[in-house]
Amino acid sequence: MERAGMQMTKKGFSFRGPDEGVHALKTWITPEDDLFLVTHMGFVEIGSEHWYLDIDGLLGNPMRLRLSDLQAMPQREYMSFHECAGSPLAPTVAKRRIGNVVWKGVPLSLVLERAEISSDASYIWTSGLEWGEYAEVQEPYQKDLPVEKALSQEVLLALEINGQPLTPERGGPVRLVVPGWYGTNSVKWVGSITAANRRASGAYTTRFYNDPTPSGGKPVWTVAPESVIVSPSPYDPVLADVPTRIWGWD
Ligand SMILES: Nc1nc2c(c(=O)[nH]1)N[C@H]1C(S)=C(S)[C@@H](COP(=O)(O)O)O[C@H]1N2
Ligand SMILES: [Mo]
Repeated sequence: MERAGMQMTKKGFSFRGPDEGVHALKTWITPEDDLFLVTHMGFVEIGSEHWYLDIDGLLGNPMRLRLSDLQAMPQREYMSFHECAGSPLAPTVAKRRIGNVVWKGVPLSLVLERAEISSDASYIWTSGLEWGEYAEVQEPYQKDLPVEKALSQEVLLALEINGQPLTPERGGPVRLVVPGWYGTNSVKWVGSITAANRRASGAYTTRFYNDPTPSGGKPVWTVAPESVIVSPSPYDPVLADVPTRIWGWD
């Protein structure tokens, strides 16, 4: 989905995060510099004046929203953990990429109401603007949400993280944020939204991001309760006969 005024940097998969992993999570709110970054196909840079969002599919009022349109709508703020499910090529390997941040943006539900979403719509598809290759697949980064989740108040078209506008690497100027669900669902550089009556059929919803279970693949959606030990880290000396405080988050 190439667009005017858009370019891609660092093409290909990349991950960045603190060297200490979860042991860097010393504060309740994670400073953005300590929050991991993931992209499958590379980072998008697009000027604010070039960005727009197309909304189509099973709805009465298809529309194109520019950044200024979105900025004029009511915004809400939510604090939420942000967690990567790990590599879809190795779904059983724990990666422990997590942080806790404050997102601000326009509830997706307000945009869907304005677009007059049809009662026939059961899934909301969202696509990122980037293009490229991941695991020999060349497809847009497209994800889907059941309409009930898409309409819940905490799901945002986010413009800010921790009080700052989203940087290009963070998915700016606008990304989807799906609190409570794994990061893979929070589509960065969102460029289009489609209301549909079935799941999206692309690789990122079918081949990737389905956890193996005895009854088949289960979409990587809600995060189960988890906790992390921040301190001590595996590299901290722990002295015999001296009490050591063990702490973390849950
Ligand atoms: N457009 C787009 N959105 C994306 C991705 C991507 O590759 N492209 N990666 C997803 C994954 S797997 C995660 S964990 C989060 C990472 O968000 P972050 O880089 O802000 O931490 O973005 C998700 N959204
Ligand atoms: Mo991820």
